[in-house]
Amino acid sequence: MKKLCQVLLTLLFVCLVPLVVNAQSFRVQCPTSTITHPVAATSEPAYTGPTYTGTSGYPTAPAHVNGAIKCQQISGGDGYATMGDGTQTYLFSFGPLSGLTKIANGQPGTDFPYEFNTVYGGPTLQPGDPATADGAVSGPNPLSTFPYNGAVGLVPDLDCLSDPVCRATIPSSGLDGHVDPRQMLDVGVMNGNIPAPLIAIDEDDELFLTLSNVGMVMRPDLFEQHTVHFHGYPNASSFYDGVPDASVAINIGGSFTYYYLAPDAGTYFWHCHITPPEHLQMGMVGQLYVRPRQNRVPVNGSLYGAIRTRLRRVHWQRCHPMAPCTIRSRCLQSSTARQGKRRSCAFLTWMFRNIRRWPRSGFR
Ligand SMILES: [Cu+2]
Repeated sequence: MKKLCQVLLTLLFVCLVPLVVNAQSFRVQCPTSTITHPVAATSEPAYTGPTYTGTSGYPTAPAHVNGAIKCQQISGGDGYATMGDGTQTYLFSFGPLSGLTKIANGQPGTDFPYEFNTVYGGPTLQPGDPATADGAVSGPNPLSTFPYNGAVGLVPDLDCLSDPVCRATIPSSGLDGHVDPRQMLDVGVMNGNIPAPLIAIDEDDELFLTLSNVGMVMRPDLFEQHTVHFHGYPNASSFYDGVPDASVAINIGGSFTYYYLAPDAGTYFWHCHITPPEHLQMGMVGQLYVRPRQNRVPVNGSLYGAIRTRLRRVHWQRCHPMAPCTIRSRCLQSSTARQGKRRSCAFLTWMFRNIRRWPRSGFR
């Protein structure tokens, strides 16, 4: 019996190997809707109220749709940089594989789904695009011949479209994330940017960031993986942290789509976390902007008013120690409410009436 188990286990592992190998291929992902963003936005909606107002997990639909779905694709590869004294220095780097025209114009390459899920309509993409197609001319509008911001390599999945069963599971356009790897390698190899492509999202956004490892063409003896780590930024899940010991790392010839929420506004940086002193210092580091929610408060609107409303709804009226006693008593599971219980209701009422005098730092 023991022998049989050993044989079966070995067989199982042998069967799993091609599965793992098969899982390594280029692919992009940019959904047009999620639970939090049921309808694909083409611009950043104004902030009108909290996304979720309940206190027991996420309902199926948000109370207010805030932010949008954003997508971006980057390559991980290698190459040489010419130093000031002419020295050629070998580097690892991330390069742009979406938003090419925007990046060439000095903007972030982060796209809305309608921009990202666009098939390139011009002649076949060439190495070095957009500069190649554009002729690398300078002038007031150097990229007039290359207006493309979509995901490099994205093409309809013809195999799936030709199969009635498979076709029923994908959009009629055939765009299910299937890519033409040749175009990705043509554009992604030896096209690293230092610093890495800028990622700019808005607070409340959902970001789908695809990393495609195009390999080390200048050092074929290497077979390095790459990851994306949002430095000092909270993850939607540790699965997307990019620390290879605790999450996934992307092999050569493979893509992986990271999923991020944008809970904190600010300026951060992101980098590859494979042997970080090596890959990071060799050039795999870029900037991350998370634009604050206050940018989207309607004209003449007040962010303070919006936040105050939210605090009153979610915390204040329910669980805050300074909330009226009858409501607070429903929230005894909250530690702040337990502390607050020691205070007298008369004192709480006094505080509630004098709310405007309390420092804002007291509310969290
Ligand atoms: Cu790396």
